[in-house]
Formats: sequence, C-alpha cells, structure tokens
Amino acid sequence: MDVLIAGTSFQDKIDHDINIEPKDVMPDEYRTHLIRQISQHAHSEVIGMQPEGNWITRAPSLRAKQILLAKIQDEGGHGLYLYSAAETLGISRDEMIRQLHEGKARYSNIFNYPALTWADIGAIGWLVDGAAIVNQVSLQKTSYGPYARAMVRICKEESFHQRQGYEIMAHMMDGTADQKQMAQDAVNRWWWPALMMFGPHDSDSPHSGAAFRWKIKNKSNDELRRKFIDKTVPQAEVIGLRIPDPDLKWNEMKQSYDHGKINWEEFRQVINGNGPCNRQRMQHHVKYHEEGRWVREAAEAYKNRLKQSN
Ligand code: BYC
Repeated sequence: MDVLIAGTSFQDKIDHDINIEPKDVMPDEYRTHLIRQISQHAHSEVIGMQPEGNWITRAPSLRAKQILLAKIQDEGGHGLYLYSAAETLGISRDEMIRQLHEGKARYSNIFNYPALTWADIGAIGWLVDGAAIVNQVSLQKTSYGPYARAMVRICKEESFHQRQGYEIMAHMMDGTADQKQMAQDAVNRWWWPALMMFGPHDSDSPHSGAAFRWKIKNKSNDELRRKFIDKTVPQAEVIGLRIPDPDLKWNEMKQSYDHGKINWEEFRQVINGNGPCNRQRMQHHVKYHEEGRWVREAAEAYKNRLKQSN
C-alpha cells in the first residue's frame, strides 16, 4: 500500500480518496487554499468563545454555568487542533494570528453579532453549532489528513454543544410568556446569520471549483444550507418556535424546504469588518494576546532551560 501511495501522483491520490498527508507532494495552490480555510476555521473557534464567554458569570444556575464553561473550553480546544493542522502546511501559529490581527484572515460572520440575553446562548448552541456540525460532518471526509482527523473529534463535541443549546431553548419555551418571547427574539436575530455561515450561493462561491476538484469540499454551500434547514425546522416546531422566514415552504417535489432571500449585502458588510461587533471582537483578541505574551515567553524560557540541562 505504501509503495502504491509513494508512487501515486497528487491528483491520483485525490481521485482514489487517499488522504494527502503533510510530507506528501502537493501543489502550492492546494496548500494555500487549505491554509486560508483551516486558519479561518481556527480563528472562528477562538473568536466564537467571546459572545458565550460574556455569559459565564450570568448563567442562570450552577449547572448551566458548568455546561457553558465546558463548551467554551471545547471551542478553545477546537481552535488548537485546527491551528496545529494548519501548521503542518508550513505556516506558524504566530503568522496566522498576525494575519488575523491585520485583517488579512477572516473568521466566521456569525461571531460579529452580540449575545444580548440568555436565550442567545441557547440559539448559539442550537443554530450556530447546529450549522457548524452540518458543515463539519462533511469535512470529516476532506482530502487533507490532519484536517479530516481534527474534524472527527470536533464533530463529536459539537453534537453535545448543539444539544446544550436546544435544551436551553426547550426549557425557555416551557416557561413564562416572557421567557417564550425571549427565546423567539433570539431565533429571530440568529436565524439569518446562521444561514449565512454556509457561505455565498454556489453560483457566487469563487473557491468552490478548486475545493471540489481537490475534494476539500464534497458538498456545496447551498446543499449544506438546505440540509441544515431541513433538519432544524422540525426541531423548532416541536418546541413551538417560529422560523422568521415568511417564504419558508416545504417543497414536495424536492422533499426539502424552499427558503426566502438571504441578505447578502449584510453578509458582505459583516465579513468585511462592519458588523455590529467586529471591532470589539478584534480589540478583545489583540488585548488578551498581548497580555498573554509573558506566559508564552515563560513557556519558551522553561523549554530552553530544560534543553540546556539535558
Ligand atoms: N464567514 O468561495 P467561498 C463554530 C468568505 S466555528 C466569513 O464559498 P469557501 C463555533 C470566504 O472565506 C465553525 N467569511 O469560500 C465556535 C471567501 O472569502 P476569501 C466555523 C466567509 O472557503 C465557537 C468568500 O466568502 N466553521 O462552530 O469555499 C462557538 C467566498 O466564499 C463565510 C468553519 O470555518 C463565513 N460564513 O467556503 C460556537 C467551516 N463564508 O477567503 C460555534 C470551515 C464564506 O476569499 N470552512 N466566506 O476572502 C468552510 O467550510 C468554508 O470555508 C466555507 C466557505 C463553507 C465557510
């Protein structure tokens, strides 16, 4: 098997569903494409800790606080697996963070919206992690080995996150009229940004062509978005939440929902730095990155001292 892999060209491996590994020969464009996507994915996990972190001290019970803490810690871990996967492509973590701080690397649109009430923590878990799972399940079969393997573990944890969010929503929908209204308000605000997480329509997605040729993607942005809607609408119905889309309609022929128009102008504004929380998210990240400098330096000094004493 090793001999076959060693003698097989890059595209042959892709065509035969053989993972590409860090030391394999790969075109520069494949490497660059993956660094862009994986680093963007890692930054999303880490920036995504901010809207939830805001609610740790205000969680309504000790149980809710413990669960939220564990979830946020998981997100930090996901960021670390993904930074490590990107590093195998020859970029350092420092460089990725520099690109983020200089606005050269993106992170998911969704984390530029504020978490205004406790119901938002439910909506983030249910809708945001729910959307992330649909996307990431398909990435478990992505062609780059370290990325695919990181996805397997991440998906296991995300499915717990999605349930944590749904439990909060179900609990609130079982509560007072005010609690029900709070839950509905959160869905009204998070639904459309969650649909945007899957990226532009296939016809407007510049990276999809190469991503399919190299099997980085195996499902398109629109296919995954549809899958998410089909899975989520019945969940909303069970607990009495309304999806804020008057054009949402079951299509018998397609055996899938048709949805209303997505506001792509809002998406463009948000991913280009003009969403409600972009500046705040980035200032927070820069501040704590700077404040953590002494920890990184101390770890480095300790490593060097160990080397010298060996
Ligand atoms: N947000 O050609 P396209 C989580 C950009 S975190 C911002 O379709 P592609 C969680 C795209 O970068 C999970 N930008 O691109 C954490 C490109 O611009 P550039 C996050 C977006 O790569 C904490 C342009 O639009 N998941 O679950 O083929 C707490 C054209 O797009 C977005 C991932 O990162 C967006 N949503 O497809 C709770 C998944 N969408 O780079 C939860 C990994 C598009 O040319 N990524 N853009 O300047 C992917 O699967 C793919 O990169 C995408 C986009 C489907 C997102």
